[in-house]
Amino acid sequence: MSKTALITGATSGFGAATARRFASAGWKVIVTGRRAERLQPLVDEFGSGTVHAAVFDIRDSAAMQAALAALPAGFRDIDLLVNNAGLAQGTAAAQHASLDDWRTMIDTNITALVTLTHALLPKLIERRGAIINISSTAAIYPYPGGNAYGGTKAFVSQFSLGLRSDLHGTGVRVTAIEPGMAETEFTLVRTHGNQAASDQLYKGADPMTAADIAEQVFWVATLPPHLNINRLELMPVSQSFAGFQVARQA
Ligand code: NDP
Ligand code: 8X3
Repeated sequence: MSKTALITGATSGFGAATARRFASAGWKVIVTGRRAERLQPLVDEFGSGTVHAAVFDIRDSAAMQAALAALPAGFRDIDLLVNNAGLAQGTAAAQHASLDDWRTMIDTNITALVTLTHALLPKLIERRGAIINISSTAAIYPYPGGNAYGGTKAFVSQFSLGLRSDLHGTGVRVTAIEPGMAETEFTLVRTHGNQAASDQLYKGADPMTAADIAEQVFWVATLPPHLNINRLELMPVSQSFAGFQVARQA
């Protein structure tokens, strides 16, 4: 019997690559996102018995519940939830940042993630399933302009550990994957559509790819059921750490 994964944010980047990775390996995959035209090719590529597209804004909890209620019979036994949908908005220092941007990140990266997780926990417990939450190195390492984004990802990582505690004895596995720089539409979205800024960030950096992350998600999900990866932090070799900054008196 093939297993079923629900992967949020599968219209682009990590989510699209992860959906392809699991569908290629024979899993049934529920893919979500707002851009229906980006999900349909996955259905066309693998067939409607393998990929089911659920189009909704993840911040709309009524739409989320409706999409879950409308899952076709063959897609209801979810074994794996990949909470991937998310975004950064803006790079300004906190004192110059847009409150709307902060709220969008919190609504998407935190509120939607916990809402979907809460809805699927009974099924995941019944199936002795798994939850893989896409966090970020920004959860652990602060940087100028990371403010609310880093805060949302710190929540995702700590929530993952808390879930591990609460799900003790259920057999449900929980992992936070914390990637560093990977080239996707992430920076295009963060800069509100500035392709030049996105190109500049990744130019010559040999960043990770969406396929790199998909491979880690697949590896974590297919480990023997007695093994749990709690946190998985990864970066491109080109990325590392810098020292603390010091503001000096003149
Ligand atoms: P992309 O921008 O390429 O993909 C983001 C995905 O999230 C899209 O499928 C998008 O779908 C979905 N999404 C965003 N907002 C909503 C919404 N309101 N409703 C439904 N879906 C939504 O970025 P990545 O693939 O890079 O990002 C995936 C995850 O990885 C994010 O959580 C991000 O924070 C995290 N991450 C990314 C890193 C990177 O360097 N790229 C590093 C570390 C973590 P749509 O717009 O169609 O709705
Ligand atoms: C994305 C990685 O460093 O741009 O989560 O915040 S970073």
